[in-house]
Amino acid sequence: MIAYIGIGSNLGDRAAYAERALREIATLGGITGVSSFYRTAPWGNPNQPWYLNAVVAIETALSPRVLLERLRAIESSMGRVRGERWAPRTIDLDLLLYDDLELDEPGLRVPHPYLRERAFVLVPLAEIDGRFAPLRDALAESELAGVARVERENITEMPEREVSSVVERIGALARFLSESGAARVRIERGDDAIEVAAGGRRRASSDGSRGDGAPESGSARVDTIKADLVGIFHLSRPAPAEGETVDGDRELGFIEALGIRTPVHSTDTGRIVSIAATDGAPVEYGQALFLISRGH
Ligand code: PH2
Ligand code: MG
Ligand code: MG
Repeated sequence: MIAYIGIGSNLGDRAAYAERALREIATLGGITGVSSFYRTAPWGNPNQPWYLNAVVAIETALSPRVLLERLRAIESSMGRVRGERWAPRTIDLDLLLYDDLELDEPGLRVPHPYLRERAFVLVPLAEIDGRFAPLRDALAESELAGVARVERENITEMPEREVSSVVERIGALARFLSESGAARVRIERGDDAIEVAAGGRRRASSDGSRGDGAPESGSARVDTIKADLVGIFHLSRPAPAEGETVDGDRELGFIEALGIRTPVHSTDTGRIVSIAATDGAPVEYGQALFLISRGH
């Protein structure tokens, strides 16, 4: 019998948990397919960290009930503590499909009840079994945009301690910037540098100059609005469009991280030349989000 199992992790060293889960699943049957790993936007409860997801197929002699028990045992052995529904977890192993079987028993439903709605399941599933491609293709573009394939060796997780210390330091830098009234602050240490710029609300002064080194009025230039934090990027609604002229107050999008939405504003009046990031997809620090043409 062929069973498809979904692997998910959104806490700690996700890649290490997923790799270990794969090794443990291999003890339950012969692996007949493994998808790529995907970095996915959280589904259901959006206020939680991004997930790493994959799907694995095994040829197994275990019954669905026994297989489910074994998957639970693997989760426990890997430190999973069952708490709130859809809460962040180190490892989640879901029985997605078991041959063509349809089961609706307490705690055991196959096919998995949300299978058809979840891009983080259908994208990896269709990758290893083409029969699921039509289901994947029926998903909305915005759902698919939240699922990004990643190279297995490129998945690294900054330890939680370091994340908080980086967040604290960027916060301190931002406070310094706002108190000093400077337009930007740059700190260099050896090969590392971090620059924080005041943004969002400054307007062109009456002579047309921006007072921060922008060329005089009459010339055109393209500004890049970059992500100033790591998170999931979303376009604001109504969504801005390429070619649209926006003023400095317009919220173009927002970045969601650690449960907080940070708005992205157009810094000045200009025309959107390009929307450089994907709605619903993760963005890195410094990644271009919008190209805005200023001037004439
Ligand atoms: N699992 C959930 C809830 N939401 N979102 C993503 N992206 N990936 C998951 O594995 C996942 C989720 C409940 O198990
Ligand atoms: Mg799950
Ligand atoms: Mg589960």
